[in-house]
Amino acid sequence: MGSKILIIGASGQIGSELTYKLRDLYGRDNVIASDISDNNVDLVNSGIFEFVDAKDYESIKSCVEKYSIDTIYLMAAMLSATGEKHPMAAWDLNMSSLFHVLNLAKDKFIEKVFWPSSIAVFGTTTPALYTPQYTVMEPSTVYGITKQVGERWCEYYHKNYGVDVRSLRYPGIISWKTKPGGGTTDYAVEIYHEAVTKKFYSCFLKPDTELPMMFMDDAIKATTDIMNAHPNTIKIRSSYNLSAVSFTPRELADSIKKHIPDFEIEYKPDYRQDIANSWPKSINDSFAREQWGWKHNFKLDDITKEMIFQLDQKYNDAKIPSN
Ligand code: AKB
Repeated sequence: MGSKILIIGASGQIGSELTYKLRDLYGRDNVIASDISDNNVDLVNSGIFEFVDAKDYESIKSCVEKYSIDTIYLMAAMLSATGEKHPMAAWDLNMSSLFHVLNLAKDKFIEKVFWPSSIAVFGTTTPALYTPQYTVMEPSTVYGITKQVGERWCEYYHKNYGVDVRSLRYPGIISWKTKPGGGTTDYAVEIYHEAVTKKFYSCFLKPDTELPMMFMDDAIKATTDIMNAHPNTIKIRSSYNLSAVSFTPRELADSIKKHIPDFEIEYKPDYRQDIANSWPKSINDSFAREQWGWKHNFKLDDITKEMIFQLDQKYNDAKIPSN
């Protein structure tokens, strides 16, 4: 029998695209999308959808039993910027959901887990350039703390209970289908929406703030690659460094201007500047490349071309009345 997959937090930026991709790969009815809200209409209409509260063990377990789920992708989380406004809620959601899923695997209700970590596990004392897999990790955000602690628990459950958990330290993810919410790297998505609709963006980071980023297609590829890799090749059971491109808001604006020459940007840094300053500028992901063959495809100008093409269709074609 084939795999039965549950995606928790399927309405979000990464969860929704992961759902579509996994349905293409494994069949629509073998991938159950779940979330606490059904307001992502495209996602809800695309196949089976269930209300699942990631903080509620019984809510997850009953869905696992109903559909004989063997694999969970836990995509629900409170991200860095929102987490700083609600520290205890971020801790509660990010940690309780992880324990529920790891315990379901430990107790053999499921066989395999994907859990995303983040570049937020690093902090100001980490070497910022080409950050190695193993280095100083003193995260300063609640989100980063939950991801670092979560990594330790993933490794612990693998070592002590044989849980097949796999994880990636995602950089900022850029995509056009579903907007991200509550992250520090979200500027790199918002900027495209504003460029296409208003030709103007007020950026909450300084022009020279370099951060690691990745196009959604690459992030989804990395996720399916690591989940399909032979278990023996997955030597790191905390989480893998993962990298594609690094750029600053100024470089991103210049890339956009190649397509929209009258695009303008202003810089009004807010509390998210400190978060960005604590994160690496670039990442050394050689373990992922060597151990399970990770390779990215999209560079900055490729991302810009695709984002502007897709968002132009979404916003500007919608204005053309159909007859
Ligand atoms: C955030 O900005 O909080 C996230 C992340 C880098 O994990 N996108």
